[in-house]
Amino acid sequence: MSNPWRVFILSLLLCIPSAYADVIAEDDFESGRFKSVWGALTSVTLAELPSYTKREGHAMRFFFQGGNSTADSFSEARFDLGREYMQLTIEFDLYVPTNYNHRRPGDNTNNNKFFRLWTKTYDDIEKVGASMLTEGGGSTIGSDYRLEPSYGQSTAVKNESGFITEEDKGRWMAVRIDVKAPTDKSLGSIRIYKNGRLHLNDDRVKNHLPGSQGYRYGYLLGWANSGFSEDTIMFIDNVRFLDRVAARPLPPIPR
Ligand SMILES: [Ca+2]
Repeated sequence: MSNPWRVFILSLLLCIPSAYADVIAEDDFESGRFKSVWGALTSVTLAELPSYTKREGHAMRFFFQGGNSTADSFSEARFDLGREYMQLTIEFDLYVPTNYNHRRPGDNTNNNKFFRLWTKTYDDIEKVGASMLTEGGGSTIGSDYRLEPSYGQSTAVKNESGFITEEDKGRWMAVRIDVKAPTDKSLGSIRIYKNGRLHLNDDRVKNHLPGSQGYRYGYLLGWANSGFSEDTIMFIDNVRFLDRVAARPLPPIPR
């Protein structure tokens, strides 16, 4: 092919809108330090992956301290995306340890945070997220947001079982979170994919504040109301924040 043609075709390719999402930030934790997207970290360290995870390299290590039957536990990684996004995808690999046991504690309160997203402050009434509830030692997953502006945050508004099962313990799980903020014209949505398949789809997230407010701040994992009987260590690796949400959800797993 002659040179002018090559230049012409290359220019054409560059003009085609990319089918891929824009990466806002990503971290595989191999640089030896946390990338700048991360903020406050509670009981989270950058650690070498132990051989029992069957992977090499480095990842975020979330340490949930074990305690008595009513003790809570807390391990959380906050982030700041630098500006608000109306549509956001968060992808990461989650290692669930073999001793993971989402117990029903003495006080019966067992909702554990999975993620949160907000616009400006943690008190934002349009803050969204997901929590896990106990299910026979494993976990369900449910969407979290306010049903009415005057209400508190509801947890597990829509709830799907089988998010963390016996089969998932001692394994890596590919997690993808798609969120779309509500606007004056459309409801928002929270979709959670497990190993490439849609697991939770809540497209009823209400617009409480007039206009469009996106998501800038958030955290992964967080407060575990269930607490854990034993020290429980989860790993998160290969985190990507993307400026896009799938136009249509992928089909769910047939049950
Ligand atoms: Ca890594």
